[in-house]
Amino acid sequence: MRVSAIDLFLLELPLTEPFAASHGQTLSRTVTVVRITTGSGSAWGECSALPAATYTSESAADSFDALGRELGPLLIDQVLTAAEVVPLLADHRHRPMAVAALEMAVLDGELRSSGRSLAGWLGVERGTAAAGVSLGLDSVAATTARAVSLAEEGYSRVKVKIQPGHDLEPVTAIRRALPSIELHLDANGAYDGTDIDLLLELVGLGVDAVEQPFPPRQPDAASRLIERLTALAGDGHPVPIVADESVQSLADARDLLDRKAMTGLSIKPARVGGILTARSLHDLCLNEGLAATAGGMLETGLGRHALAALAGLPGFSLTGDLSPARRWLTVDPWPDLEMADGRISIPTGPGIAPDPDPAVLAEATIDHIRLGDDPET
Ligand code: OSB
Ligand code: MG
Repeated sequence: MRVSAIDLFLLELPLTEPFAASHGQTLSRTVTVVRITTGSGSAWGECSALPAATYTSESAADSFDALGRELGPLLIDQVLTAAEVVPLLADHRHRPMAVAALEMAVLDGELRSSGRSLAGWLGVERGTAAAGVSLGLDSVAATTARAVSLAEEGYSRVKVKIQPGHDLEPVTAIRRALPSIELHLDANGAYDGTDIDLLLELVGLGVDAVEQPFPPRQPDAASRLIERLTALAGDGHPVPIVADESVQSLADARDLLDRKAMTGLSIKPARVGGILTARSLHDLCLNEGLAATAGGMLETGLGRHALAALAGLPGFSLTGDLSPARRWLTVDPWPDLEMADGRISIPTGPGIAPDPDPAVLAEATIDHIRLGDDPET
């Protein structure tokens, strides 16, 4: 496939509610999306970097600039396949989310031109996946009430953000209100090695997974927590300690496995540099007996379509951040995922997602860069 032009759009999309985590608050979703023009039409990719570089070092606007100045030009007039994008952009490994956007666009182009869906290409056999939802930091009363109403909407998993001083109380209250829901905690690295007893106490409240309790550079704390959980579980399965921020590549995952510093992995195509690496990480989890969960990034319907297809793979033993985009976004140029009876339909149309609504896209665009000189669009 020859890439003759690339359009970058920096979008500003209002959120339904602020999204607060231990790393900071997101009030409105600035996000970069990419359209490539090829001989057979156009195709789309999303760079899911958050508005500010709080979660990892990438941000939406910085990615927009880097894609326009450095990464995008490398693809113009190249004939390439999706599998060639990551190797071509090897010097930009420190920008996995920007790389992932271009890989997604090229993959979308390939799938569209052969009339295949992403799920079909991945070999997904099921038609739906359980819906899961994430909850930002808020007061105990507000978080509990929100968890209950989301459970009533059909979600079978809630992932609650925690941080020191905001943990035992909300987790106790949510577990009491929802005795059988799949309950994940996500600390975004807010604890350290001195908090292991506290984390064990939290797990003892009836928690099904703990995501990124420690900062990425503290694998020793994670392996000590895992050792304690393993001893407590005896012959049973210890509650998974799920890596999120600490895995930005296949090499990171292998390193944490060697150190016995993760027993689960949140697989986010953006964070790991694309859907192809996400699939490899899924296979690694399946082969190594690690728990896996499909991780969200407050994506538009485009990114959510990709996530839903991925979540259909058999290694995802934990429910993912698999809610429609409208859980977070009040305006979205893309068609959304369908949810019924607590399950998300895995998209089956050609490519990754249908086209965005051009009027909504134009309305949400706060900056635009065009690379290449295709005269058509
Ligand atoms: O830590 O998992 C996280 C969203 C953006 C950045 C980081 C995280 C999240 C989520 C997923 O918690 C929320 C969602 O997309 O539904
Ligand atoms: Mg997380």
